[in-house]
Amino acid sequence: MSASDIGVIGLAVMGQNLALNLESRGYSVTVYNRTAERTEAFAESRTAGKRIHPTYDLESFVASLETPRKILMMVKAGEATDALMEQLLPLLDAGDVLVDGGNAHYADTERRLAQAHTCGILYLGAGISGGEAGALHGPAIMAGGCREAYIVVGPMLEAVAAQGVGGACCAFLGPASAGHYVKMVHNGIEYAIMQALAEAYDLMRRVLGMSGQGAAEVFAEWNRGPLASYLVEITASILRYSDEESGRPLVEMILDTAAQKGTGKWSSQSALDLGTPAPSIAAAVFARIVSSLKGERGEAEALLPGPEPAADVDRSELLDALRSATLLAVVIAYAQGMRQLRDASKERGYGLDLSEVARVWTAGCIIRSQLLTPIAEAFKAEPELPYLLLAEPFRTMWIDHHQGLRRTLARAHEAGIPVPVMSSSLNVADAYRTARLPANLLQAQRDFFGAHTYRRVDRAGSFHTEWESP
Ligand code: 2AM
Repeated sequence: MSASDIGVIGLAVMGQNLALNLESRGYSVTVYNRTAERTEAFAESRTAGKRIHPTYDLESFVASLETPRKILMMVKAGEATDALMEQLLPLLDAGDVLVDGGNAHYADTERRLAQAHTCGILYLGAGISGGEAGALHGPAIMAGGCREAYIVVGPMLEAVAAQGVGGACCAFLGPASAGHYVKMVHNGIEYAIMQALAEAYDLMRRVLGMSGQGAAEVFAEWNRGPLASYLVEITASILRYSDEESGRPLVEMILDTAAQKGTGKWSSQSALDLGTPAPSIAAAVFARIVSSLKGERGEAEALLPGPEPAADVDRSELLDALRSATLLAVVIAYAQGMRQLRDASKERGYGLDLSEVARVWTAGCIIRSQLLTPIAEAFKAEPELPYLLLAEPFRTMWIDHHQGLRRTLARAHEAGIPVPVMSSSLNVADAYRTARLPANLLQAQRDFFGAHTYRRVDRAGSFHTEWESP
């Protein structure tokens, strides 16, 4: 057996599919998994006639690779990655390239980068988005860390990535944890968009009394306009899908508690640390948290009455407003994510090119959409653009659609239907476009109880008032 071009460790579905994808692009691949049964099952079921070589111990795995070795780790994020690196690093030589393709927390990636560096290993933290199908046919890959590592392994990653606007949806985005940070914010945006679509579905269902099929048709129609995107497309497919056992739309038979793996939470935690305004992403994380309180919600429904649903709803008018609301919620989710990346890049020294980030997201990843092309163009024209809504065509979208968002929210609140992402999208946009906010009162309150002082609109300096003096 000649030496393999690349090795993949971790044969859960993403690792298996990336190994198959690499092989389909002409690379020979050695694979290894901690538990031998998984390797055997993969080798037996999916690798016949392919240049994929199973190994059953790390020494053989390492010995089978062409030098400098190129290794893609696809193991569970967290302790598993540390446990693996502990075993793997002593087996490698200086100049070998190690890529973590999992959803690592960016702080872990920086620690591991330093750990690998002390052994002369060239390390990359690469966020990979696209789910199972993306891994097999072409994901989006957001790489960061050691540039020399990308020079060695980048061509392979670009070969397996999706083809989007301007080429492969894979790029070296910056030093340190830039890749995993961008992937984390990608997932934050994904949370917000998914929740906004769920809110639209809830309004169709509960205000308009629409069936799964009817809602599917609306999403399919939206998918032919500016909302065209992977998430809108799969939402239409999901709503159309019928449950064989009950004969009802399968979505109605699914428990209404959403799980999360943590990237949306990390994205919001980092937004708070940075002081960057990303409330819709946080609202989406909190919406999942509230959804998990299934038992309590069931009890509260009987105890806390809401309004009666309105009877006089004009269906086509509300659907029009709802499309506006969904479009703006999606645009504002991207706007917040891009703003977070801009602020993080400054604070953490990533040197991100936001146009390139948006370009990498144009295909392969879960948040791919038609909107990403004008987003990439907006940041190309103005790399320091502070907020996406300020640039065309997004400013015009705001002008054309904010009334629809307002009407949708009014309807939702009147009907007692929660719309946390749509609502926080409007709140953040309204606050951003308001030259004078009531934070003057906050300054006064802080000065009243804590003598924190305040600044005045008419002259420079810090002032304190004895508010209770006569
Ligand atoms: P396993 O099949 O032996 O559990 C996703 O869970 C992938 O991460 C699987 O391939 C899993 O291997 C791997 N994984 C989980 N914990 C690991 C560890 N401590 N060391 C190596 N691989 C691990």
